Amino acid sequence: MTPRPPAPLAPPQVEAFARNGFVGPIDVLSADEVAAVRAAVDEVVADLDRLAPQLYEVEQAYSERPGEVVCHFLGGWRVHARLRELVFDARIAARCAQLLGVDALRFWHDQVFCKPPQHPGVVPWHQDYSYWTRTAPARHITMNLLLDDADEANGCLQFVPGSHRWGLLPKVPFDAPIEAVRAHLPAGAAWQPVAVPVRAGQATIHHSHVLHGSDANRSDRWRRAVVLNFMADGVAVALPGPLLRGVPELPLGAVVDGPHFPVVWRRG
Ligand SMILES: O=C(O)CCC(=O)C(=O)O
Repeated sequence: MTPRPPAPLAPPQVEAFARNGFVGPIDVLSADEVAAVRAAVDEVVADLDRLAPQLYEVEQAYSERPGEVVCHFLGGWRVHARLRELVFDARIAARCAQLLGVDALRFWHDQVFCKPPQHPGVVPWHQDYSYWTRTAPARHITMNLLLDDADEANGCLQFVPGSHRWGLLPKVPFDAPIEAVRAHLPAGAAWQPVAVPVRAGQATIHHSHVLHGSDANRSDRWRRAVVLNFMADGVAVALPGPLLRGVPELPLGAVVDGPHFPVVWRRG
């Protein structure tokens, strides 16, 4: 944990999150910290085949077609101390707890997305919770923390403001065409995406139901991000089976708990 609690997000940031389903950029890491986390990500990516069994998941489409599909994996916190520190960093957790409106915030899992220069991989428009229905209720939140300056040229994150109020849409495969979810939008839904450029060390925070995605990297720069996913303490197991690969199965209906899902922030 960082020694001093971070300043809470300001009322206009909280209002923007409620209205649009996302907020940012928010300052999180210093330049030195970004360099350390970036080095950690690069180490894991360079050793991905060996580390894969310890991770929750390496995107299968990426393993099969790395020249076409974005590098994406879950569970980096299990293999690298610097990635593990992020999970417990109050600058991340306290802000997510504030926006989720909870007294105790539990870690769900982490993710890494890497787009090398001039890489065609996209992240199709999706809602995070469409991948997480094995846990309920939907009281989850995501921070997307950039390790490189990100803009439209290198495929920064884009959001559809207000789409967190559109209900739950079907799950989209990671290697689907970028616009696949558009076949399932509710009648009258206004498709007006906005790109959110973010500098290295800054983050966006988004609602579990807001539609977001990102385009190819058409630049000569990298675009790497670490994503931290959290949930309210009290979220329970909603489907049979292990919640994540390598994690002991919890009983159906049990509150998600245990060392794989630590409480990372509590109101003091
Ligand atoms: O970084 C990206 O392009 C996608 C990230 C994402 O889907 C997320 O933060 O939930």
